[in-house]
Amino acid sequence: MLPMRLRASDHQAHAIDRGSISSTPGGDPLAHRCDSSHFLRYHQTWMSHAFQTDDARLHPIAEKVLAGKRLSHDDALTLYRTGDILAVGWLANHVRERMHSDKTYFNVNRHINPTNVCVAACRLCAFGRKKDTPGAYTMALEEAFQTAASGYTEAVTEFHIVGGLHPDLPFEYFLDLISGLKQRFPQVHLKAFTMVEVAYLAKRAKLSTRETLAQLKTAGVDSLPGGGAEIFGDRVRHIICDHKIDGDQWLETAKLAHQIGLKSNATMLYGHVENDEDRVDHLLKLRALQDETGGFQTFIPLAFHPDNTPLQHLPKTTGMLDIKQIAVSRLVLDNFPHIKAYWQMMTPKIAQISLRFGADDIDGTVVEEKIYHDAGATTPQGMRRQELMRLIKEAGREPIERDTLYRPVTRTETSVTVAV
Ligand code: V47
Repeated sequence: MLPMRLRASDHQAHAIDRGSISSTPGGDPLAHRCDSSHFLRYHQTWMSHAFQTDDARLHPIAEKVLAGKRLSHDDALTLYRTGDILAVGWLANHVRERMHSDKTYFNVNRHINPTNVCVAACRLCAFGRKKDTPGAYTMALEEAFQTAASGYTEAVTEFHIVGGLHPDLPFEYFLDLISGLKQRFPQVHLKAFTMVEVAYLAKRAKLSTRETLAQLKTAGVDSLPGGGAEIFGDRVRHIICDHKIDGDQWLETAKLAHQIGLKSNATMLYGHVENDEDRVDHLLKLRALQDETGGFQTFIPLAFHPDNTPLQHLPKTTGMLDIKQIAVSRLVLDNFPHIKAYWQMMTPKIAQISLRFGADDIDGTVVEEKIYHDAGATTPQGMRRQELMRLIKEAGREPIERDTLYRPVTRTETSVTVAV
C-alpha cells in the first residue's frame, strides 16, 4: 500500500505493479520550505496516492508520463476518451508538480478592449458589433488612456489589450495607443493584439505581417495574448469563425512574432462543435511550433460560452470537460512552460480545482472583462489580489505574483520590484 503523505511529485521511484504505478516516498519535500501555517494546514490534509486506474489504456501513457516521454496523437485521444478523470488528473498533477512544485502564478493586470466593432461576425462571439449598430463602441485614444488610468495603482504590471477588427481605424491609431500607454505607464507590460488582429492590421496597412509586428514592437508592444486560435481545423473554423485568418495563418503569425523576439500565449476554444480529433490536432500543432520557436509561454484552454451568440443553442461546457481539458493540455503540451486556468472563464471554483489537475496559473485581477460577460459569464468582472491568493492557498499551493514574463514580483508597502 501507499504512504498516505506521498505527493505526486515524489517521483524518486516508480514501479508498475499489477495495474497500479506506485511511488516510494523521498521524505517530505515541502517541510523545509513551508512557512505559512495556512499552507502547512492544507499540505497536511492533502493525501496523495499512487497512480491507479481500471482503464488499461492509461497504463502505457502513465509509463511515458513518469519517464518524461512525449505523448503521441493516439495517447492524447485516449486521454480525452477515458472516463477516468482522476487518473488523467493524477498524471497531469504529477507533471505540474515536477515542473513547478507548488508554485502557482497570478498577476495584477487590467483588460482594455479599445473597440468592439468587428468585421468578422464570428458565430462564437457575443462581443463584436457591426459599425454604427446598437452597443458598438470605439474608444478615442484619450478614453483608452483614461480607462488604463482608472483605478490604476503601481501594483498593475500588465495591460491586456484586445479588440475587434475595426474596418476604419488606421494602423496609426494602434501605434499611438501603444506608444501613448507606454509613455504614461512605462513600467507596465503591454500584452496586446491577438494574431488575428495583427494579421488584419497588416492587411489594412498594406504591410507584411513581420513589418507590422516590428512596428508594434517598436511602439511598445511587449508580448501578444493567445486569443483567436479557436480550433485550427478548417471544418470547425468554417462554422465558428469563417471570416478569421485560418489556422495556418494564426500559427505563421505567432511564428513571426516569436522570431522577432515577442513572446506570446496560445489558446484553444473548446466545448462547441469540435470533436476530440480537432482538439488533439490543435494541441499537436501548437506543440510542433513550440518545438521550433520556444516562443509560447502559456496555454489557456477557453470554454465556449454560448449565450448571446448565434450558437446559443449549444449547451455550456461541464465541470468535467473543463477539468479534463486542463489536464490533457498539461500532458500533451510538454514543451509549454505554463497552463493557465483562466478564472473568468472557468469560474473561480473550477479554476481553483484545476490547480490540482495540471494548471499552474490562474490569470489575474483583470478589473473589467467584456468578451465573456457579453456571452453570459456570471463571474465577477475582476478579483482582488488577496482573493486570488486565497484561492491559491486554499488549493494547498504557493501563490507567486508574477509579471507577464513570469518573473516574480516582490512588493513592499510602497514599491513593486520585478526580478530580472
Ligand atoms: O480569441 C470569444 C474567446 C478569446 C467567446 O493570453 C470566447 O493571457 C468563450 O484570448 N465564449 C479572447 N470564449 C480572450 C483571450 C485571453 C483571455 C485571457 C488571457 C489571455 C492571455 C487570452 O476569447 C477569443 C476567443 O477565443 N471568445 N467569444 C465566447 N462566446
